[in-house]
Amino acid sequence: MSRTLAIIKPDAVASGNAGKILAHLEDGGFAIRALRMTRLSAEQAGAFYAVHRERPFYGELVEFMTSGPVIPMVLEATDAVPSLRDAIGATDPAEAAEGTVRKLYAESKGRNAIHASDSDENAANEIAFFFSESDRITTR
Ligand code: 3AN
Repeated sequence: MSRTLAIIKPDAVASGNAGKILAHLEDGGFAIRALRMTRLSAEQAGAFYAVHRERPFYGELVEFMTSGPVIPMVLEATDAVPSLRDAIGATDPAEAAEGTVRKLYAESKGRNAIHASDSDENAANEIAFFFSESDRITTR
């Protein structure tokens, strides 16, 4: 078992799909080990997406991620990072496979419903960004 970080993004929270996405992930074999709702400041969103600072969509991305509440969570599964990337689908919902979260709930490449860590190293950093040690529930 390993862990990864997901964030239900402002578009999916605003459209009332957060519960459906959580159910979809749980049905897909992911266990929720930590979860909260928060609203990111521009500083926080900018720091979280710092690797994309040079990309043309960076400003738009930070603006979108601060436009409403988000729901970060720690998910546990076998091979959690690649398993969750498979479950969320391609960045562009038009290219996302059937049955993926983005195919079901994303509006566009920018407003794409969910974030998932893309490596074990980034997962550890992103989990630490949102949750302290005491927030992370262990069951064994
Ligand atoms: P992913 O979230 O699938 O790992 P990345 O890492 O390429 O995708 O991009 C990070 C985030 O930047 C995406 N989740 C998306 O919200 C946003 N993004 C990526 N490409 C675009 C784009 N062309 N226009 C607007 N936003 C984008």
